[in-house]
Amino acid sequence: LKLESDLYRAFEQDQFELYYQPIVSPEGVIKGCETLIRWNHPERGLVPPDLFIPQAEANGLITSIGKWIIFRTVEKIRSWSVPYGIYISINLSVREFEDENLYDLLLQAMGKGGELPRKYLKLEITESGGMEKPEETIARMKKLSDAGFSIFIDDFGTGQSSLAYLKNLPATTLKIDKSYIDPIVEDEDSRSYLKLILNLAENRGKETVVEGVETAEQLSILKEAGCRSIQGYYFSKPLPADQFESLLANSTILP
Ligand code: G
Ligand code: G
Ligand code: MN
Ligand code: NA
Repeated sequence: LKLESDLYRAFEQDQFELYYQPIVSPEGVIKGCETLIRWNHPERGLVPPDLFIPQAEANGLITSIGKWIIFRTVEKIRSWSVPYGIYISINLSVREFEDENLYDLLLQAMGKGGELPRKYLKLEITESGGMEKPEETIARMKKLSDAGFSIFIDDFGTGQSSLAYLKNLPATTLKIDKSYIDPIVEDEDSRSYLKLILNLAENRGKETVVEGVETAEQLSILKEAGCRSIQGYYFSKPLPADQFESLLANSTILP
């Protein structure tokens, strides 16, 4: 596949770019953002991560990409988190959590002497098949969590990202998948499922972030249900750094 051979060059030629999507209170105050990688392909334009992260995992390039994301995000923590108090979450696949070097890399990137408060960096565990060695991987996550890096369970309620993850992973936060939000305006059952997940989270002492919020009607239901952290196009799409920075300077997003 041409895309795959291009991937090796993409890295040297600086074709990756990070986008940032705000995570806000129901009133639109920015609490954090999620880092999302894009590949600026010279011929194809912006290539979404679904089309190259799996290849990068298969050929091992994910290690270099992940490292680049971590150091780039740490720069943003210095320029955004420190002055504005927001957190930044990065996506890490199960494969990346399985890497024994992740812990040292994160400590090194954030400053070993604790220069940057670790609460500013959140780690989203993102779907990519099951864990090969669950006990080892979960032990690694526990070590990260003990070091002050919160773990967010991405796409909660779908695929692997489900009750077993809630039960077994040392996570602080569930990111409730967009598929639970899409039908909540029309469909009463969906509202029940959303409330079920919110109750589950509360019962287990977890926080939540609701993903994929696109309309005022959805927001109003979510607010009523007690959701405190919202992510979605209704407030903002993922943005290039300079545009996210402008939003941040205004602190509140008015939809
Ligand atoms: O931004 P978008 O909807 O295209 O992202 C699609 C998927 O790619 C998401 O599930 C997201 O978790 C994943 N993804 C985005 N950025 C990264 C990244 O930096 N690393 C990894 N491993 N996955 C990412
Ligand atoms: O799986 P993960 O949550 O990491 O992926 C987030 C992806 O969802 C991002 O690629 C982002 O572009 C996309 N996304 C975020 N908010 C919305 C939304 O409100 N609607 C839609 N359709 N996609 C969204
Ligand atoms: Mn995510
Ligand atoms: Na994901």
